[in-house]
Amino acid sequence: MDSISFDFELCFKCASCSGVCPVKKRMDEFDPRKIMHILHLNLIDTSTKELLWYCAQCGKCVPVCPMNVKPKEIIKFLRDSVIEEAFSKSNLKPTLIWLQFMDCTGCTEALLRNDNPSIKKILLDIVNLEYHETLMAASGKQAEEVFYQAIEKYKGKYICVIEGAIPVKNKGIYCKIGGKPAVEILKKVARHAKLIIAIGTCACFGGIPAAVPNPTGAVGVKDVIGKNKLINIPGCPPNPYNFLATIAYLLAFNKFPLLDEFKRPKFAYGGLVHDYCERLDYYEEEKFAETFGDRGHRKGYCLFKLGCKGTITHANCAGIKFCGVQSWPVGAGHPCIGCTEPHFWDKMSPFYEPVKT
Ligand code: FSX
Ligand code: F3S
Repeated sequence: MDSISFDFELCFKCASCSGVCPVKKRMDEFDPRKIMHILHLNLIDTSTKELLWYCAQCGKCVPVCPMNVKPKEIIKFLRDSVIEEAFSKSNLKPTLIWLQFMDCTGCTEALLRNDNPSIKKILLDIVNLEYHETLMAASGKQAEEVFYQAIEKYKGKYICVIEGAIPVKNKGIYCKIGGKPAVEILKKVARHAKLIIAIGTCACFGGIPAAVPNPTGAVGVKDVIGKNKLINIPGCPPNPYNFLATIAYLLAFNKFPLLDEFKRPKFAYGGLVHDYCERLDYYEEEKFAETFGDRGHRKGYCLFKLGCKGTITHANCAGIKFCGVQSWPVGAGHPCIGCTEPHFWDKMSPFYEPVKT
């Protein structure tokens, strides 16, 4: 940790950061002050490294620090170092077989726009992507052959990534690839996978294809193959950071991250959007935008009355933002639509009506 150029040594452990940290409020083990202390003593061990994943990067610790230490930046630096180390172990390069069913390709598009690491680095240095219909050059029969060869060659070792929902009504005829229903392909590829990552709300919970009246009987991966070996990374689209941070966690610690009851990593989905939101002070002061474009909206007031679902949605977008642009829907003036939760879209619509309390 010698290369840190931050002034963490100025920290005198006053715990101002811990006092405002929304992550600490729900899990006592995560304590920015303690992390600064451990860093000071140069005693960073594996369990401290695991805790670094939980920082949502909301930055509430920065303005309260009397010494301008910026715990958020220090934790990010430490976490990036652990991730860099995990990714640099090339013998651990995980093999991915990525399948797309009933989707809009937004999950893949989001990954293509990730900035750190870039898609170029991800594909060339971090993962061994054996099959991905959107990204591979092959198509048709050639592509099919690659798929079956990859399953054979990497049996029991590959990570199967599923994007999109799976229609199960009428024997799954509403989504076929190479003449085979998605539901059958999923069962086959899941059987020999080391683990399965459902990426995007469609793959996790059915998402938009499963919205009422769900004419195709669309479901999420869990409803086809069960919860075993499964990690859900929801969002419509999901934040690619959470997908990559999960892969990095698996590589760095050789185990699953802690998951919630919906199989979502707690480091990313353990807290509410609302807890990290930059408009939270306005919510507490009851300063709300009443209509789009009114004075309150222009001043950045809370979007609750415009239908914001941040109070009932578990995700870290408010902190980590999206794809390096340092923005996110609420930051750009649009209410959160609750896309990381089960039963999105039905449960979260109408989008522009306030959550009933
Ligand atoms: Fe679903 Fe992926 Fe929503 Fe789209 O492809 S999670 S519709 S933005 O992105 O599957
Ligand atoms: Fe909560 Fe208002 Fe933000 S409802 S998520 S503080 S816009």
